[in-house]
Amino acid sequence: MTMFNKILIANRGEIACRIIQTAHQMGVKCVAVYSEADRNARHVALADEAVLLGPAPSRESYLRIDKIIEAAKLTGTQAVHPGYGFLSENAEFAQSLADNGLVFIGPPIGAIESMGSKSAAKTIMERANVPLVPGYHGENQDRELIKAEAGRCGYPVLLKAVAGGGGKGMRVVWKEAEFDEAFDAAKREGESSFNNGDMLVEKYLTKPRHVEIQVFCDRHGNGVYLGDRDCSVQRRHQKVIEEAPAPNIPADIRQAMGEAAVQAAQAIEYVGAGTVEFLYDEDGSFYFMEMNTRLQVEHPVTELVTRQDLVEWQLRIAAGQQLPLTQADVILRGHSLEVRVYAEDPDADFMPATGRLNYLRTPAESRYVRVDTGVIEGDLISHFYDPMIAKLIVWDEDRDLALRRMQQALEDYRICGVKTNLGFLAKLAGSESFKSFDVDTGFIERHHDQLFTKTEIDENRYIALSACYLTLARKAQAVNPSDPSSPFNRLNSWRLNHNYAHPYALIHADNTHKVTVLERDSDYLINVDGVEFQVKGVLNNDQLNATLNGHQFAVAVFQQDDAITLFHDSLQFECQRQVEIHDAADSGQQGSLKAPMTGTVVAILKAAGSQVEEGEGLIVIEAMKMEQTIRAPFAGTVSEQFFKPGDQVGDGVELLALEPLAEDATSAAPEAE
Ligand code: MV4
Repeated sequence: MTMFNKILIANRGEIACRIIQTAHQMGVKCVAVYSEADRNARHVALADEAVLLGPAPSRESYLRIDKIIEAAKLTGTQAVHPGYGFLSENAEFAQSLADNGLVFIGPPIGAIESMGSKSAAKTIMERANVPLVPGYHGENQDRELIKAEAGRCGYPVLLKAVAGGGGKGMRVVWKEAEFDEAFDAAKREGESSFNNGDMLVEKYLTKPRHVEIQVFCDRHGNGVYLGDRDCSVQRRHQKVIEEAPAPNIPADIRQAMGEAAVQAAQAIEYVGAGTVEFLYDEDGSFYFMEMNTRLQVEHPVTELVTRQDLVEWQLRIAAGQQLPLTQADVILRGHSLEVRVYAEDPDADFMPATGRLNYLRTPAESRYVRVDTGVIEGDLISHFYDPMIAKLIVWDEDRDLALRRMQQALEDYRICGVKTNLGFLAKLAGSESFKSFDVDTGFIERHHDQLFTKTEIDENRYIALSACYLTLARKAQAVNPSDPSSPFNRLNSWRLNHNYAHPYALIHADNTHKVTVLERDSDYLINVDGVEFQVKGVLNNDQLNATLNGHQFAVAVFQQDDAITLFHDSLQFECQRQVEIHDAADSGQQGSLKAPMTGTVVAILKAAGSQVEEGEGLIVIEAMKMEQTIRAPFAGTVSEQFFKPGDQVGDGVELLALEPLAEDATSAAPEAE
């Protein structure tokens, strides 16, 4: 078969969307599967058809092999793409698919199994002459034997649970005296975490880099590598930023790693996309670490420097086609970086965060910027799944240019409603040490202080900008569209011939700032806790261009109710407008259309001629930081509004005329003058 007609994607989020996009470009129909929590998810919307698997928890949905196979049969699917995570390296799943006549878009089952065990993988790599870290990974688990092997390596050594992975079940032993205790503890942990206490021991490399090779093999014995990636910048074994090519590696070593990786893959008759991970030491030596038998999260950086679509390669190879390129055809150009945008709280040790994406603006995509995401504005980031919001990938001719692209793209990535790691990523991408590639697996730890200290900000400045925004937003709302230049549109009460400094109370990080805004002929005088700013500002939708005491700011703003968020450079400043809103009802003014107190008209909610229901807001008066909404005491028609926004009104002054609806003539008419 040259190509499938229909595939099922047994995954969700960005990778499911990404696979669907390529499949559609190839004219392949897509079936999505989803949980109850993902009914409205982007991957369901993008697919041609979708099948509900079950409740939100993965074990009841995305990990339900039986349900996925049922969905495949129901929809006449020919092949299943597992994405990454979930069932992507589950041999039982691959076997069940085969048993049901479905093609698994991935490696042979044997490859999944042999790479699943660290010691089995090492034995295979050893036979394929792939360099291993000096150490012992044999069957004999006698502690004294392993201890003797450790002594042969020379301390420090690393004890690793054979069934471990991703950093779990590892223990560094700095000197022989500590060996016994460490061995016993690591064994216990292996037994409890992986139901397998078998250990291997290796020479511990103190400043390694994580360099990996993308390999592809087809069913016709062809194998190529598509360059390398550096994924050393990790936090608790979670990759944070990945790049291709891996910087500062001599060409001969790069080639040797690539060829060793292909050799290893062909040693196990690999088919499909695979990644061979190496530890790259400071002296230029490299050692096999692990092999991943799936498409990696970070595959886009390889796509951008090779200009190849790796999902297309996967589909072609699974359908029996030959590799699209020979090794000689693989040309690498430029440099690519990827960051993973996560819903997590940097102030809470990067705990996963949940929340709704109330405001979501992504950088403009181009040949330099790519956003792989599974969410849209308004989506909920739940606790059920990995809290990845998106992958942000950039490319340019060299690393410095690509890094600048990344910094700008991070600034243009704006999210409100859920905490994210965007600020941390911006710090990382902007750090001198990352720019100069002083990178190894200990990077984040080594630069912890620089990466995690909050940048000092001039709070008053951002409070002033927030007040400027609120003022301009209110003006925009209050302006009488039929006569925008009318003096009534000024916020201050020009009628009484004195200027009125509009009061705000803005709260940031538990500090309440007293602010006044005084509109003058050509600017605003904004006073923040006694500090004065001369401010000019123009507001276009969510873009505020303001000059504070001659200093120009281009700021993006998002307001949700009384929460205002400013985005400036890679900073996100949030403040809360303190408004005690009391309806007329709260102050015993029920049913009155009179001003409940001396104050300023801040908004006309229903213009003359509007039909209103009982209880609808008609006009808002503000004084002493309190807003009061005057509501219709009965259904009727607003026959006249006596005032405009910005006017001063005295206590008890009649604010508007409201005519009851004809049939309501009998109901209580407003109080007589
Ligand atoms: C190592 C090592 C140093 N020396 N092996 C971490 C998880 C798994 N990928 C293997 N890991 C390591 N193995 C020896 N002999 C350091 C690590 C390591 C690491 C490796 C790659 C990327 C990030 C890492 C973070 C901590 C430790």
